[in-house]
Amino acid sequence: MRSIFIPALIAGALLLGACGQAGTAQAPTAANAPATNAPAAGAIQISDPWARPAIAMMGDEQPAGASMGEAKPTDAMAAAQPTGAAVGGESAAMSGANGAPYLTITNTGDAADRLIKATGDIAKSIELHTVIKNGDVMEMRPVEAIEVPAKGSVKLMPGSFHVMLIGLNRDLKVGDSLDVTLQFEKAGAVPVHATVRQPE
Ligand SMILES: [Cu+2]
Repeated sequence: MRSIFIPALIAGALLLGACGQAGTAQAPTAANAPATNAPAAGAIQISDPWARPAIAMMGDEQPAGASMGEAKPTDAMAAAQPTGAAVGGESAAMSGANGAPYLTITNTGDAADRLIKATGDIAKSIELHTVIKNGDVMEMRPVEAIEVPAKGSVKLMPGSFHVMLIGLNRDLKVGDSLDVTLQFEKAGAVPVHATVRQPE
């Protein structure tokens, strides 16, 4: 009886010891969150960001450069604002309200990464899209993420992957610029500053 009991006790002590070590090994690493301005993991680089010109749906009575002093929110402005109309259906009639920054994402790291989200105040909604050929028709489809292979790059461009700005909050004229933040699974937040130009 004693000879069975003692090995069991020793095994139990070893198990407890192992758990304890694993616990202390994990604990300290979570404490050091990177500063918000630091370029997250450093493995993601953005090059040649640009966007096409586009007309916001609602900006007519408020041209750029209008005096801010006289401007005040009115019921008319609120009523003129379409509420969530653009989400889901990107019909030809709505095309003027949408835009897209294009850019090349390069991953210099040894591990693949994924663009999982884009945010910004340029549009009411921002989605990740791709373009697929459905018969003779090119259709845009939302995607959950855009893969960026290790030591590789992805070009976001017309007819391919893109960041879709749905319901622009202002016009995008040639020479204007816009800011969005790309959120990568590993590299974290990467800011993008795109200048508006005519497509080549
Ligand atoms: Cu799209």
